[in-house]
Amino acid sequence: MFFECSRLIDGNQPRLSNGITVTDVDGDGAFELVVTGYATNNLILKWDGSRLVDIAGPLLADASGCAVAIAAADVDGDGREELYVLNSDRASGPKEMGDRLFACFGKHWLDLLAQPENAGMANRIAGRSVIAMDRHGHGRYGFVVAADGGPFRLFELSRRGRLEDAAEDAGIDLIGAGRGLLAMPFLSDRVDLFACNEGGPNFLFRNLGDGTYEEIAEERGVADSRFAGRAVTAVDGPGYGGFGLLVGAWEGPQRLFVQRSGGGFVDEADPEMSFPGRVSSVIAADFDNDGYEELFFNLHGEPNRLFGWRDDRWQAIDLGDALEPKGLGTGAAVADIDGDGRLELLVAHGHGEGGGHGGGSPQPLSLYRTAANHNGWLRVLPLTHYGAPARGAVVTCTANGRRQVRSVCAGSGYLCQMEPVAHFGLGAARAVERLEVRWPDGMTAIVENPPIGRLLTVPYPPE
Ligand SMILES: [Ca+2]
Ligand SMILES: [Ca+2]
Ligand SMILES: [Ca+2]
Ligand SMILES: [Ca+2]
Repeated sequence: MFFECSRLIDGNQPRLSNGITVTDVDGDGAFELVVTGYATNNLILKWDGSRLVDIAGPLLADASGCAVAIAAADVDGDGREELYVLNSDRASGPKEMGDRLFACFGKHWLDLLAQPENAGMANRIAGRSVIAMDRHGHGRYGFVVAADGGPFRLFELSRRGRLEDAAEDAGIDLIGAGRGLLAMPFLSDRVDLFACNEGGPNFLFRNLGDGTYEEIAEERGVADSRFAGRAVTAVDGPGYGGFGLLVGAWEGPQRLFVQRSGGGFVDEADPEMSFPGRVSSVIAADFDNDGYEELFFNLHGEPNRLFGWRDDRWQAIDLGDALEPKGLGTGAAVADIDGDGRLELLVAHGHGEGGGHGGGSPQPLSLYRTAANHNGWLRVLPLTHYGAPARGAVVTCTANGRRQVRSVCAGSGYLCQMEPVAHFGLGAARAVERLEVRWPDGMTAIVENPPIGRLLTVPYPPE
């Protein structure tokens, strides 16, 4: 499936890389790939038309940081995405180094967590993942931090412009060994939250409709208490009634939880897919634009795995160059960085198990492309009413009478966030009958017969 093109990354040296996000850092309307560094600089990789070039200044590069995870979202409603960088100078429990919350004012970035009015909000518990969550659906996001050895945190900006921790108010302040997170409407019609835990049951938080949550992992069949859940993403499988959840485990069985009528989940991973391994991240994306998502497992020190929907079932398929048998995978993200309608895959490497402490082996980043083909495609970028990417919105695409559904990524896999675009491969279809966008507040917009072969921006509907 994949061809390596890492030579397109300027100055791609061995390093300890972890989480990746895709966001417009410099405000020019195009997305950059932001890669965290552990005891090394964060990278902001910008496509200059032929190469990916690092444009990070000293503040965002933060070379003294121990960055593990990263997420972007518009916290203050100015239409620009802020960047939350989770630093963990140890694996669990109390830590020394604070996190960063970078916000841009004009052309000037500053760290909101370093401002005196937010001094009480410093996160002093080691953690792994951070993702964006718009729990009320009003277009102002919070950041959920999965702590290890302390309660989950939810950082939101108050009306007075101060950061506050809303985790208790939302009912998600449980204590776990938090790993991968996923925030999107997969149970209710508002933004729900799934959290993998290593060494304990996973958490499944259903949004009660008012931005508060109930935890129902056990009753819905996804607690999986005996195994170490690490990474999670949503899957649009053929015939699924709603989103499925692909959960990658660290040295345990992989799960493909499919929703049944009634709301319970059943694991449909066959023995080949569920085979144990050191999974560090998972991605569901249509890499070849045939209209069906592939499932990519990024492993640590073992060959990666890829499954495609072929002959009405999930089958292991050839990764090509992305097999990486000796890759120490930590995180991975997708984006169509060169604008040709096919997704690129960026894989970060470096850390040893533990994620929050040093000792890993530095490795360069890997960038992969797929071969050109004649399959159609359509990419959809919904915006909040402030004009920022509407992470957590759900887009349904109907072509040739078949429906596909995607959620705009607010955080998934492990430590990472994908591009905030609903990417649809169309196979042989040459037209789309209908697109439906549903924002996190339930607002919907319908686009009949949208043009294909382009990135379609869908603004929040006017009042
Ligand atoms: Ca940009
Ligand atoms: Ca903002
Ligand atoms: Ca495909
Ligand atoms: Ca591309």
